[in-house]
Amino acid sequence: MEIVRRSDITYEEFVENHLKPGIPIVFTNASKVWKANGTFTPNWLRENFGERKTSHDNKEYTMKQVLDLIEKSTVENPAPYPFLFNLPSVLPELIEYVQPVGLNYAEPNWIDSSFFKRGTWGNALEMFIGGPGGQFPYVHLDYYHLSAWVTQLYGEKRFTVFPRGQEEFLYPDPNNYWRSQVNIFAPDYEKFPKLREATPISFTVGPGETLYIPFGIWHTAYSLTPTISVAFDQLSAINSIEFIKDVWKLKKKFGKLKAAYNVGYASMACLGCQIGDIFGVKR
Ligand SMILES: O=C(O)CCC(=O)C(=O)O
Ligand SMILES: [Fe+2]
Repeated sequence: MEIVRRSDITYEEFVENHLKPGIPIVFTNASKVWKANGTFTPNWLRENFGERKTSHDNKEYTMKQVLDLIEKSTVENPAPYPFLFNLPSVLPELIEYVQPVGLNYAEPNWIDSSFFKRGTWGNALEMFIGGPGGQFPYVHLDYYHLSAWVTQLYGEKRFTVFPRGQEEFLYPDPNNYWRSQVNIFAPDYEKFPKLREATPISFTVGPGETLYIPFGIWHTAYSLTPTISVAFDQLSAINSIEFIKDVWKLKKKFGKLKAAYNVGYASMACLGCQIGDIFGVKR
């Protein structure tokens, strides 16, 4: 199967052919509405935000150090991946460059509602920086069954996605149900024989292109060049039930009482958003 790439898809077509059935798509020019498109380059970030900080594996780096590392990165000796910068907390000046955040397709997004802006429900808006050879550490499902939107703003990344329903071929870790135990970059078919039955779809996403990864789609990524992308998550009526189930699964390690409270809160917030959708509330 091949990834669908479209430049001219209407919102209604997107809903019917991708949102409802959960089929990924690459929008080839949806990000033209973002000022970030063409602006976000390593040099621009270095000159304007070189001292901003992030951490990776408990080690702190400045933006400048990150950019130096990814520019030196090679397949044989890759820089750590991914380096993440949370836009609202670390680079708030960049938020105006990614408007409208939803690119006129990721609507409605309940994550933008005041009910969920509390920082505990997955990552709202993040910049990913990587270099050649940098691979996302595992095939995974996104936390809370959120759907992901990844816009490539500089360089090229190779993504691999699996059609829905291939869990049994991917051996989810029993302790981390959202994380696969297989390494698709070096598959061990002796240990994971059913992996042969999986049908990965791999494709490259280039500058200006946006990948929509529906909830429940196992995926991973590999940086082919120095790369800068911006990703955000989407919650709406379509993934709200799975979202609430994940709230239980992810919070129960803090105790059943706390988990029950979180499930109650998430359910009421989803109901509030659902009612908001009916009345056309703008978020
Ligand atoms: O762009 C990437 O490296 C993939 C990111 C991803 O899958 C995630 O953050 O959940
Ligand atoms: Fe992901």
